[in-house]
Amino acid sequence: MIPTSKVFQTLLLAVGLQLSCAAPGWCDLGTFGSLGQEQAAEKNELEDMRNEMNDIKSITKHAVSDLNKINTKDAKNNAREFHLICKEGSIEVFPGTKVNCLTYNGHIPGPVIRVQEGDLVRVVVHNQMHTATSLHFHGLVLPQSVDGLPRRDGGLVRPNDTYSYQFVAQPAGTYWYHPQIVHSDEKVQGMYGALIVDSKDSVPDEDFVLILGELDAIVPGNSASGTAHAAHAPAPDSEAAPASTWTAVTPTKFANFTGNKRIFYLVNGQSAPAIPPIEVVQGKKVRLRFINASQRAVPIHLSGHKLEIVNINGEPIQSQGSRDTVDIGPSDRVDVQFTADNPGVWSLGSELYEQTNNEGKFPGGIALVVRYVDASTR
Ligand SMILES: [Cu+2]
Repeated sequence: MIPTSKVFQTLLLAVGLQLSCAAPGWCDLGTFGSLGQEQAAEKNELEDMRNEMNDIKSITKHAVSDLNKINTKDAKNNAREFHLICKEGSIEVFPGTKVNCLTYNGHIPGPVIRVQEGDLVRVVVHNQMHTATSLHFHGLVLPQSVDGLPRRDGGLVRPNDTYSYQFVAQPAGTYWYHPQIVHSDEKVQGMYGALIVDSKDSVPDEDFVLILGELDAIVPGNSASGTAHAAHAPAPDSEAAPASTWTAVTPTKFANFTGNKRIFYLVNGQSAPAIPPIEVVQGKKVRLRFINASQRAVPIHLSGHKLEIVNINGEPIQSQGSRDTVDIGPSDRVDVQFTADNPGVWSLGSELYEQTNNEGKFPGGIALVVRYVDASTR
């Protein structure tokens, strides 16, 4: 049934045309011209609408196909699910010395998220802190909805909220996660972890993940700032017992702080001499995946061996020769490999004095041991 209004409009149009021809005063080209233009404009508008509809249809089709792919994967393999609980914590960087910091699951670094290339991954963030947070998967190229800047309707995790990030892990490589740039004050206080996407075909014999970090720490309430307090400031050479509990702060707060402060350099959340040794078996190919979560470059050297760079920031490196020292810039991921062909006990660490000493005492910071063990003891 045709709606009455439509019939009425059609009738009016017909009448209008008749009138314009019947009355010479109305019958000018202008009237016909504007009517023609109007119809042409309407036609164009319809055409535009049709094109827009086609665009929308195609976008919807792609979105549905993407969703179907994810659903099928989900139904087939189930997503690999990981939970990150953001909370304050206290870590023992070496025996007797603790740093209050921000953590994933109470540790620095957060848990290693290790998956196979092509896996559907779900990372559920639970925020138990007093401030909002977010998550960035450094090195992966993901859709805006998963890894874009945090927004009210996505990616922002307020205190006491939970948020799920879901994506397909590809390509294989070494990545890391930490809060987005807007929450980088949380990253520098300890919130980061490794994300390893394993390749189905190339698996090294031995594979170690080493996250280099730093905590800029102060002893709160121990500030000697301002001339008014100068009389109460501890003498620079005072022999006061070293503080055993520190608090991680942002580099800005650290720079402006005038009290007791120091930088702890870390490997997987610990400083030498507490970093456990890397144990290797003679004849094996050993991969070390370095992720630099600190604020400065770390020149890494392994004694007794040559390091071969196999991947820099996700780009496979085809035989560049071997190196004595590999410089790892802030935020960089560098995979190196060596052949365990020189039995003994060796040092692996930074070449910089300040990164391998704790207030002048060696070993400290980024320094650990690589030692050979019998295959039977593994
Ligand atoms: Cu990053």
